[in-house]
Amino acid sequence: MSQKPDEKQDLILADLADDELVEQMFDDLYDGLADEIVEATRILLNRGWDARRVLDDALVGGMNIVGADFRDGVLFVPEVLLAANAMKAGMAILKPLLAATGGKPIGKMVIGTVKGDIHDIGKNLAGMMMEGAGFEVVDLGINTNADTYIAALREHEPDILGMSALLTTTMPYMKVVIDTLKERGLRDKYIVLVGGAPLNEEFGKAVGANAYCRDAATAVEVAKRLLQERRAARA
Ligand code: B1M
Repeated sequence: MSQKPDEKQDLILADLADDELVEQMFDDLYDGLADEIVEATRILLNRGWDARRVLDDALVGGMNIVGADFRDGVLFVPEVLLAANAMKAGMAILKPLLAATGGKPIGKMVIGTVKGDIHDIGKNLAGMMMEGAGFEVVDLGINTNADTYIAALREHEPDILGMSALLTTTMPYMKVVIDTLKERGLRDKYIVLVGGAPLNEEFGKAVGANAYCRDAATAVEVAKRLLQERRAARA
C-alpha cells in the first residue's frame, strides 16, 4: 500500500491530478500521515472541491480501506489510531466550512458516544454536520453513561439527544439510556437519534429511538424533519 520513504519525498502532492491525489490520500491516511492529509485536503479545496466532497470521497473513502484491513487483521490498533488522527487533522480543516451557517440556531442537540466505546470520528462528523445545518451542538465526548447524558439533557435542554456506537458490544447501551429516560419520565421531552456502523433501522426501533441515522447527512435531514413535526404538533 505505502510507498518507500525516498519515493514519498519526491512526491509533490500539488502536481497530482484529482483522482491521483485522492488515491494518494487513501495511502497517506492508511499510513497515518496527518501533515500530508492536511496538505492534500487544502489542495482539493483550492481546486474548488466542496468540503462535503473532500470528506466523503477522500477521507471517509480512505477510512473505509483502513476499516477493512483492521477487520482482516492486516492493521492493528496503533496503526488505526494514527489513521484516525490523520483523518481528524483533515476534518479540522473542513469543520469551519461544514459549520459555516451563522444566525440563530435552529435547534439544539446533545451528542455522545455511549459507555464502553471510544470511537468518536462518526460522532464528531454527525456533530459537525448538525452545526453546519444550524444546530447548536453540545458534545459529551466518548464513553458516556446514562447519568452523564441525563445530566447534560437537564443542563442544556436540547431538542435532540444523539448517541453513537461502533461496537456490537456497546450498541445495546443505547437501550439502557432510553430506558433510564423512560424511568425518569423524560423520554418524551427529546427526539432521540442513534447512529453508528453496526446499527440499522430495526435496531433503532427496537431500542426505542425516534430514528436511526445511516450517516451524518441523514442525521441532519431527520433532525430537521422530526423537529419541524414536533413543533407543528405543539403549535
Ligand atoms: Co475500532 N472497531 N476498535 N477503533 N474501528 C471498528 C468499529 C470495527 C468494525 C473494525 C473491524 O473489525 N472491522 C470493530 C468492531 C467490530 C464489532 O463490534 N463487531 C472495531 C473493534 C473490534 C475495535 C476494538 C475492540 C479493537 C481492539 O481493541 N481489539 C477497539 C474498541 C475500543 C473501544 O471502543 N472500547 C477499537 C479501537 C479503535 C481505535 C481506537 C483504534 C480507532 C478509533 C479512533 C477514534 O474513533 N478516535 C478505531 C477505528 C478508527 C475503527 C474503524 C477502522 C473506523 C471507524 C470510523 O471512524 N469510521 C472501524 C471500522 C469501520 O467502521 N469501518 C472500527 C469512519 C466514520 C466516519 O464512520 O463511525 O460509522 P462511522 O460514522 C458514520 C455513521 O455510522 C454515522 O455517521 C457517520 C458518517 O457520516 N454515525 C452517526 C455515527 N455515529 C452517529 C451518531 C449519530 C448519527 C449518525 O447521532 C445522531
